[in-house]
Amino acid sequence: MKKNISIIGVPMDLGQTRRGVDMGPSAIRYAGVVERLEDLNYNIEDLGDIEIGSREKDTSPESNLKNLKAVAEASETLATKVDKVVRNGDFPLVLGGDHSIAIGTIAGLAKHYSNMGVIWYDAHGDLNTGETSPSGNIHGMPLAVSLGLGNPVLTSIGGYQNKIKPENIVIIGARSLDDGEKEVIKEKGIKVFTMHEIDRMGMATVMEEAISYLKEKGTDGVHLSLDLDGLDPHDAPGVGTPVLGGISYRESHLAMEMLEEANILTSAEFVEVNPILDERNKTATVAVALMGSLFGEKLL
Ligand code: EXY
Ligand code: MN
Ligand code: MN
Ligand code: MN
Repeated sequence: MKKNISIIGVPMDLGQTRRGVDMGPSAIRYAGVVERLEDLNYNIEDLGDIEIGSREKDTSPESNLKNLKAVAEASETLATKVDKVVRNGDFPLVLGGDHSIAIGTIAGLAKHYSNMGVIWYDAHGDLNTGETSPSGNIHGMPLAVSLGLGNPVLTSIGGYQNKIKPENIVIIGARSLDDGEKEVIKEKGIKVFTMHEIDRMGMATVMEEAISYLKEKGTDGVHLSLDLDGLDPHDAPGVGTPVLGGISYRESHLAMEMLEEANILTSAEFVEVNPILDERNKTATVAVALMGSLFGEKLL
């Protein structure tokens, strides 16, 4: 893995309706992300937070997507920042904010790769479009958008469409999928390790298979999009859409350690940390501990 990490904070809460997730980047910084990664001998450049617009009073008549304009604007800003980090040869580490930020992160990344892989660590599929979404919340849509599905205002962020290919995606930890999302998964043949597979096979086998799968696809870069709600709410209570029966803290450490050993990651983002819903900054602390493992921290 590269030795220079550039941190970008994205205090975005417009992709959903619960307040507080805009404070995620601060909470993660207070949990010591910079110091933790510096201790692992990385050069860390904290680029600060990008600017986020205001919550929109009314949903526009053309679409049921909430805060569409402000989310799109922030996504463009983020895409430009991420693009610059990659052009500098540094490793982008993006801190959310709700998961709608992945639209901008991936838009900034994907133009640098002809065959980028994505690991989507999440209780949810985030594969909704305006037509299938039960909520109109854009944080339930970023993976669909990155596949070129959904509102063109979002799919055209970064000035190009179809950022990633369905066969280059691996979803890990899914346990709350809407009917429309299940259809997309089947139709597009997206690889999913639900909690059922994690329980049956164990996290070690799941990660071995996920890593081999992405290597076999010939991916030339892999982005980790880690939604803290992929973890069990017992271990990560500070999230807006918790779902029981999730991945444990230990299993998540193992997953991060195996990604580090495989040396395939070229970027990462940690999202959905909501300090208002948290217990003594536990979820941000968990996020930073997982980053430690992801970047090579060893127990002995
Ligand atoms: N599938 C539901 C929706 O689209 O509204 C819930 C989505 C939650 C998305 C979280 C962040 O991963
Ligand atoms: Mn998500
Ligand atoms: Mn989620
Ligand atoms: Mn560890």
